Formats: sequence, C-alpha cells, structure tokens
Amino acid sequence: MISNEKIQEMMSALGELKAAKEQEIEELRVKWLGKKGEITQLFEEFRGVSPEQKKEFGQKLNALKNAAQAKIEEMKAALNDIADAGKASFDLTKPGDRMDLGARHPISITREEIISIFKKFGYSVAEGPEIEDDWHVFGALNFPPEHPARDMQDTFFVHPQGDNPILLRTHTSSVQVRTMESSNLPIRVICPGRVFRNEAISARAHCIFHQVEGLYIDKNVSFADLKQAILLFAREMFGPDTQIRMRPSYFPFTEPSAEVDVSCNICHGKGCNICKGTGWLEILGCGMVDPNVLRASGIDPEIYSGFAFGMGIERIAMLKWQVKDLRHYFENDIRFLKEFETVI
Ligand code: 2NM
Repeated sequence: MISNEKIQEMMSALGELKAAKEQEIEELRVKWLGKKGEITQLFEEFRGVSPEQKKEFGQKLNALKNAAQAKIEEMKAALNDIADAGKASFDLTKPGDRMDLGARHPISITREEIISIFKKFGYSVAEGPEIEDDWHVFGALNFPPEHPARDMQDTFFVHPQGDNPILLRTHTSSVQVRTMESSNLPIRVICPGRVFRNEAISARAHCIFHQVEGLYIDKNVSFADLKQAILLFAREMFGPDTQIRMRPSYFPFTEPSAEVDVSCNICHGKGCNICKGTGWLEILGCGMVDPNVLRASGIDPEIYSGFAFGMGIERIAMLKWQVKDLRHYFENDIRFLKEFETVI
C-alpha cells in the first residue's frame, strides 16, 4: 500500500545502488520503472489516494520516479567511461614511449674521473673562491710585480686599485696557497675549478675553462716522486700501456718545471693528425714547488719539499673524445651533449 514510509524506503534504496553490468542495469530499470515495476505500481495505487493526500503523494512519487531515472542514466554513463578507458590503455603490443634522459657534460665526466684517480692515491679535494685577491693568485706564487699575467690584457680585474687588487683567478693554484696557509703537514690535495683568462675565444682558447691542480708536500719529496705520480695517473687515465715523457719548462711557482706528454694512443707513435705526427700529446705542467712559494705560505723549505701539477680539463677531454673545437663545451648544443648520453 502506498505510504510515506514506503516512498522514503525506496528513495534510500536507490541512493545505495552501485555501478553494475549492462544487463543488471536493465534488470533494475524493469524492477523499478517497467510496466509492472515497483514505482509504476505505486502510480497505479495513487489513483485510490484520498483527494487531501493527492498533492503530497503526487510530488513525492514524481521525485522518486525522477531519482530512479537519473540513477539508471548515471550507472549507464559510468559503464561507458570504464569501457572507454579500457580501450585507450590496454594495447599491450604498443612500444613504450622513449624517455628523454639528460646526459652528463664531458667536462664533468672528465673532472670526476681525474678526481677519482687521485683519491685512490690518497689526495683529498679542496675548493676555493673564483673571485680572489692578487696575493693568492700571484704574490704568494712567486710572480714578480711586473709579470705580464698581472696585466689587464691577461687577467679580469674586479677591483684593480690598491696594493692587493681583487680579480678572477687565472688558475686554481690560489686554492693550494689557501690550503698551505691553513693545513697541517703533510699536504696531499687536488683543486678542481673554473679559471678565467682574458683571451680571444677560438677553437683552442676560451676565457673561461676548467683546471685540476695537485699539490703534495712532505719531508723528502723528490722529482722522482713527481714522475711516478704522473706516470700512474697517465696510465689510469689513458690506459696501462701509456708512456710519458717530460720536457723542461718554466713556471714562476715551480723549480725545476716540466711539461708532460703521453704517448699517442690513437696511432701508437706512428704519427696521426691528433698528435701532429709526433706520437706525443701534451697533457699537463708540473714541477717542484719553489722554496719562495713554500716560504710565502709559512712552510719551511729547509724541512719540507713538494711537487705540484696542473692540467686543463677541456684539453684532457679533447684528447679522450677527439673534440676538435673547445667552443663545443660551452655552447650546449644538444647534438653535441647527446654524444655523451651513454658515457657513465
Ligand atoms: C701548473 C704547473 C706547475 C702549481 C703550483 C702550485 C702551487 F700552489 F703549489 F704552487 N699549484 N699548482 C702548478 C705547477 C701548476 O699548471 C700548469
């Protein structure tokens, strides 16, 4: 029999219905709204309702019928959404999308490789400021007051005035001076970093480049120790068959000084255009730390001696991958960088 409770009960039952299969939805529609459906049945009974109650029951019955129709449409729509989603994402034969991974920069790769070799030899890593003073870049390193490197032509000045001008470091030796000033002995340190020189940019020169410099100070350090350290480094870096040779050279901060070549591992001495037919490739400069340099940083050269070396990371990376033009390192052309995607 039609009653407020009955209508209320059916409304609640509608609200609790969950999405169902297509056939179940149709069965529900017939159950509620079909010719013999429960709601249709109530409309039949509505005819016998007393005139005073007609308005109230009429409104409630219509609301119930609308709610039932809306619910059935809603369940059908949910069913379609599931079907569409299934069609879109379950093609198991489709190949995966290619992920665009970043690549490490060849300068980073080379720097990390150099650092990890010297760490194995017991060196630690030190870093220092790129904006430096004249004392740490030149004064403490035995550069005479009129040395051409102190000229505006070669060095970028931040504050050129005064007796200790502020400038961009031209080598990372300044970090080694700071290490000597502040560390206990012995010292075994490498200093990687950016350096700045006022040079015209070309295939072989850039005004910003990267260096790794090394310093070893202890009692009784000799040139033989330097030679052995460089030989071991060269064989780790360029392969176990690598030979080295040293040529006398000059640097203000070392005496004696040398330039080091490694045997060309492209032509193995036969002569190619990488080594310009000589069979040798220059990789670094080095020498025994000048007693004046030790003294300037408060180390007694009568008790201690040491060796130092310095190399350009760009140059080492050029030899490693036969990069022909330095400017590639700074332009960040994606086609160049992608060449190093597979290098770990
Ligand atoms: C080089 C070549 C030779 C060098 C010297 C020093 C210091 F601070 F100990 F005096 N640091 N690095 C050095 C020596 C650097 O670069 C081509």
